[in-house]
Amino acid sequence: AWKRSQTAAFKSSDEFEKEVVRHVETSLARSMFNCDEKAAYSATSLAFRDRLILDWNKTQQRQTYRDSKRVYYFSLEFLMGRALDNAMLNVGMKDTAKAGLADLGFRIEDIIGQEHDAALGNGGLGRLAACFLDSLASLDFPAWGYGLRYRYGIFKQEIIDGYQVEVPDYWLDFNPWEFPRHDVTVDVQFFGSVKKVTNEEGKSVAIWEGGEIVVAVAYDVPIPGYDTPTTNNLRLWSSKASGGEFDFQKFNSGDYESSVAEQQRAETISNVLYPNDNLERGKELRLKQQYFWVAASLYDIVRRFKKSKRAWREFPEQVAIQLNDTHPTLAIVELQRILVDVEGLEWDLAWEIVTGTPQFGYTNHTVLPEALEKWPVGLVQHLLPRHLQIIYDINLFFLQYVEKQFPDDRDILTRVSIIEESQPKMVRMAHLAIVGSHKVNGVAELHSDLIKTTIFKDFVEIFGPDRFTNVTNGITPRRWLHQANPRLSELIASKLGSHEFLKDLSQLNKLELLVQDKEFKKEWAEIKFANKVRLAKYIKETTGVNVNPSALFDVQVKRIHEYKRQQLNIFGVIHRYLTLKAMAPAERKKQLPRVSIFGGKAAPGYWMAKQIIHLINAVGSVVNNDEDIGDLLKVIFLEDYNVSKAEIICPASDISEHISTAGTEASGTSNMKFVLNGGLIIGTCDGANIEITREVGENNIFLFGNLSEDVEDLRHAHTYGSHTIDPDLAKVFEEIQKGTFGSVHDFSAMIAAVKDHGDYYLVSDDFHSYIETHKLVDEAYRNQEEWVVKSITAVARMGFFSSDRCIYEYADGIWNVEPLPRRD
Ligand code: 26Y
Repeated sequence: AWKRSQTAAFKSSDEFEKEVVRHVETSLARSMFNCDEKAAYSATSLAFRDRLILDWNKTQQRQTYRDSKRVYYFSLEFLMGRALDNAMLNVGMKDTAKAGLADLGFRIEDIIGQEHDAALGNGGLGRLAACFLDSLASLDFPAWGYGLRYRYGIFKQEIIDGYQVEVPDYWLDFNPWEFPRHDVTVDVQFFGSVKKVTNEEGKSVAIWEGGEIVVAVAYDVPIPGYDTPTTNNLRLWSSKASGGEFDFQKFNSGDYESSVAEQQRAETISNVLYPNDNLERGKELRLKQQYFWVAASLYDIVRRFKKSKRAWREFPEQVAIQLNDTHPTLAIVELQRILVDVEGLEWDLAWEIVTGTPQFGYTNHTVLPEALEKWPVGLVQHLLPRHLQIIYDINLFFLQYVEKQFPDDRDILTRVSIIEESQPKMVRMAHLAIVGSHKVNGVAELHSDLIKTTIFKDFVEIFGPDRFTNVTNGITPRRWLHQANPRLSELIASKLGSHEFLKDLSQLNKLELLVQDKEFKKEWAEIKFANKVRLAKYIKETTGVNVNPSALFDVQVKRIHEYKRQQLNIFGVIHRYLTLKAMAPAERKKQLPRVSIFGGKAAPGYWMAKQIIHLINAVGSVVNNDEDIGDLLKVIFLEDYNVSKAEIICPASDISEHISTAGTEASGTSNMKFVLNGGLIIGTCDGANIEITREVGENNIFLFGNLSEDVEDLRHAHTYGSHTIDPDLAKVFEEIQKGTFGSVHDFSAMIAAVKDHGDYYLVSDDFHSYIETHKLVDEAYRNQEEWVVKSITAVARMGFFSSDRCIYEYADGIWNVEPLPRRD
């Protein structure tokens, strides 16, 4: 194995300490006498950063020298979380740092806890991008991420009187992990108009002129691989006004205010992450963000390619671009524009390059109609007049191609057209992405099948089934096991004889030989308990509620959305509460204590999701203070769920809930995080739950509810037949309407959605099965021996869900790239 020699390593904790002291005294200009935890965090980060830079430079030099093909992962979201802990572990120096910090009088956990999460994402899609970066670096792939450097990440959530309140997340005060590259800038054009002129060769060319220029400035973030010197780059663009700090003309003519205003308008572009997850709102600024980021990134890639002096035909062999959802789809149009308008290539040749293999790959993350991006033609025309022309041309050639294949089918043209002939007309980004990509993938088997048979069915006919494929999501075991659950990771390492499983997760299967080892099972259970104690302490500190760590911890943490059905969960909790209340005290005493833990943010404009949060908190305040109930049931809502909180929560669950209406959750990835940490799951037959079941076995998961193929009929029946509500659920509704949890009026819409508005998410249809399955969970948990066996067996069979496996699949089937290990 490779040994980390002079570069990223500290030779001793002494050497590390000296570096920390040096940074406190020089970089931070403070003395060790008033070095608080924040300063110690900053200095520790700078000390590690210094070492990473060396590896980072070497990695980049080698990739350039070898002129290797690179993968570019385009994502509007990178939900990175904290960097320091990850850097220490990936470099293999956490123990050294721990000793050094202890010597300076600090506990390493406190220092790690000072870091602000890098929260440049909403949820699953953004966290997936972060896991992929970790795997790409750990597996030595030459790869860059490209994104936006938002000044404000996802908002901070406060719960006030049971309601969500959003607070801006300003995170850039001091960020030691980013390197501003004031010399790496790109001018990005907006608005203006297009002129067609005939050039000297008699060719008609388009000239896009006028409008305004906004400058993109690069900020680079090093991405260290685990147990390898490979350190990749995440490049985030920040916007600033062109023409220096101010428009001097205006400034000198005394119009100070408007010159500042212009500067601010430019900076607005990278100001804030849109907080919607799976809901498209069609805001002009969002489209500006998309083009700004895509144009800067492509310019950067083309600039790099041109240095190699290769022919344009080789571009697809040197560059693979993965589009994380349709958000970067304009890259397809922008590349065509660069090739035709700037480089002077013929349209057909340019389009061959743009659609070459393996140029663009498109990953779809949703089938929900409200999440599919569409932009009004008028808006695109106004903001990007030349791009609209190119989109129309792409569409024209595409429709001609379709017409040849299906000469008698008018309808198919309407259905697949990139332009939706609605009022107003819309550009369908997913259609554009499919037409311009050589591969389209879904993120779990069921989801990939669904896109082929529903929303993209026509495209399978047109381009053939080979354009469509599946890459089931995964998670990085470095952060989600080794970092989040160090004791479990060490126990596993001690049994398997090394830490190799962290880079080859299938090795976990050897744990199955130990399921009857008494001592091992005891340690396993102890670790889970210790993690629950830690979470209980956190719950006490943040909510004031005492929870019993011996109770069954039942967790649902994810964005709040009707399709994810937190309402089903809380209705189930109310049902449990009513059942307990109805029992005689003697019987009640025999029940299994349970803690229901929720967490997650609602999009600020998503009213129903906010009501769900309110109901959870309202139920909590009643149940948690009911003396009949005591420890038998506690309901907790954890404020401001984010990556660093997930690292505490995932290792501490006994059971977690992944209960979306079948067919709606593309994959889910927290399901994988929980099982990898020895928690079992209760879930619907949806997304990756299905493949988790295949891997861990039906005995080690709790599945319930209707199947995806039955959803359509059930919905139809609700609307056109008679719709009766499950009787137990009806009792829950009565109780809410009695005012037991206050705010009758607030909660009436949630009830009406089920009772009066067609129960689109099938809450009533699945309620009985949900309650019965929770009874099975309780029963199974009573047998702790058996439960631990299930837990170990499930972990042993989770190897498939490493994001390393995903990256190998993308590398092989979509990007055609090879790793480039460093051997110095
Ligand atoms: C168009 C815009 C408003 C938009 C913004 C964010 C649309 C969608 C999103 C985010 C989607 C998302 O996070 N999807 C999730 O992706 C995960 C990774 O593939 C999946 O595991 C998860 O099922 C899916 O909901």
